[in-house]
Amino acid sequence: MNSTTTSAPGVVDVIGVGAGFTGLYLAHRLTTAGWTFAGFEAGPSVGGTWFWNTYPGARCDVESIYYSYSFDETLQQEWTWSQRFAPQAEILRYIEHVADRFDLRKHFTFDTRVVGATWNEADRLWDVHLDSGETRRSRYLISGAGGLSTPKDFDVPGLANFTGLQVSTSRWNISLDDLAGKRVAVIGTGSSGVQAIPLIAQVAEHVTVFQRTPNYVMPARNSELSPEQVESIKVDYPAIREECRHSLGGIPERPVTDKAFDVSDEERLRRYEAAYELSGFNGVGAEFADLITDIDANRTASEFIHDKIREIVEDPATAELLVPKYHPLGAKRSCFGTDYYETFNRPNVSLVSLRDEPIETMTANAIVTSSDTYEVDAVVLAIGFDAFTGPLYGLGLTGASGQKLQDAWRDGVRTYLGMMTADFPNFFMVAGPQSPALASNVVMSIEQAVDWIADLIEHARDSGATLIEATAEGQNDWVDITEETVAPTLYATTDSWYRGSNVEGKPNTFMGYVGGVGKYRRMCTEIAKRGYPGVAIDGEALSRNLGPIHQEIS
Ligand code: NA7
Repeated sequence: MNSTTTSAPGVVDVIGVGAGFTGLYLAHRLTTAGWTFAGFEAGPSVGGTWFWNTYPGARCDVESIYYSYSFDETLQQEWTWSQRFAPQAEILRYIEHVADRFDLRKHFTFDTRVVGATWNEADRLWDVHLDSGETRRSRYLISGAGGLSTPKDFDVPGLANFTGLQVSTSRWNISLDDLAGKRVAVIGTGSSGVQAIPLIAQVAEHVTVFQRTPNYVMPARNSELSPEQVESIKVDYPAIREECRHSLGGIPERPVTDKAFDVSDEERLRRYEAAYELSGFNGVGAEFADLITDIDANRTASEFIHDKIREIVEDPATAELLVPKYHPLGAKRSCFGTDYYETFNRPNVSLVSLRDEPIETMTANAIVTSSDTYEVDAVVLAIGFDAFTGPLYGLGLTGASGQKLQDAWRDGVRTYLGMMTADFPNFFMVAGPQSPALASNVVMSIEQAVDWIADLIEHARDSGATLIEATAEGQNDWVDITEETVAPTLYATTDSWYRGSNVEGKPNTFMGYVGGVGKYRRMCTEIAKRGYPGVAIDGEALSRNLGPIHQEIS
């Protein structure tokens, strides 16, 4: 069926938010299926995360051959990645290529931010308010606003006093040369700081790294991809993608079933050494099946990395500060760096531990901690994001009962499959909280979610329905499932942006589903097959719990 459901003048079937990986695939998938679609993007062009995060060293830490669209075989055959972990500029070129190749830019209005959206129950339409002052109407509203797109507030004491150069990694608007010969402070040592620090150190007169929580930084082992490597992937691409779709994290995994204490100390160490040579998420943290569930098992891997840090960093006091002793390996997002620890051996790099000497204030030209004053010419903020809920709250959604989304989720996020939320009919989230997006190759998760949502709205269209809503029961079931799935893991007890603990006052709920992208996909497919239990379509809902379905699925 190729007709649209929404024929009123000025009303489109679907409004999509964002023109990153999600928005572009949404536009492609839905317009191909005959829906009218209007996308709004706050930035001046396509790219999303990869448009904004242009700081030195920015690159993806999921290998590019996987962190790319799989929906079109010709696309994946014609595009050639130059490196295992492509730099930001290359990923942006890829996204631009996709936009042009499928002629998708015409579906978007750029430089236009969605600032509010109100559900109109009588018309069963969303009134979507734009920062241009205009209001547009749509049957469905789908967020592709991303999970890590709203920078965290700059909550560094006294920052406003500082009159030198100030830049944030997530809105980088200077060139690396602007830091040449300067005394630079970098605040934050998550993935962004870890990628930027070694490159800033190469040009700055001095870099002082202000570290709050040391993280695990494994060697990225990035390299050029040879023509033979590219060829061997392309030959097998469909099979590789299928393997990713049914994996744990959306990338091919090494089959690991044994536990850390199933082997001798010597054997364990030998295996960690071998795993340390591998790059990315298949490294040390994936060597044994129980590393993310058993703290003692985890300690063997954590301590292996601690020792690596002590081997690399020459100054013992600096090494001890860099050792991540406050959380288990992998329980908070690990980082993958190039020469990160080695950078602390440079004479122009020093480390300040904010756990020992917190920042008290800043002056026009210095950072003042409880113990010292550090004069600097520039401050680089790499302090992270208001993950998942930040971008969604930014949409200013008002649901059917007149409640704002942030009020509905005051005590914590509540979703159905991470894609819908009760009381917000016809609203969908792609790569939303409580989906596998948080702990997966997000491009693969995006494609799966877009396809599932597209199938659901097509299912409704086929029966003439115009109202789709998660039921309270369906949502409760999914919240229970996500909590039960994460409870036995070390994610559940570790402070991180995964749980909202990086933002003052944010309720502490885990923001992902960690049962694996494969299991999640099969669960979603099964739900569709069974007529969408947990979803009310034109007010009709199947009364069937999700828990038993989740248990049945391997
Ligand atoms: P992250 O991973 O959230 O890292 C932010 C870093 O900034 C982290 O070390 C924080 O320490 C630190 N931080 C945050 N606020 C402050 C203040 N106020 N003062 C000092 N230090 C602070 O963000 P990234 O951008 O690096 O990476 C985000 C994701 O992008 C990453 O996980 C990948 O998925 C890609 P904390 O650990 O909170 O103590």
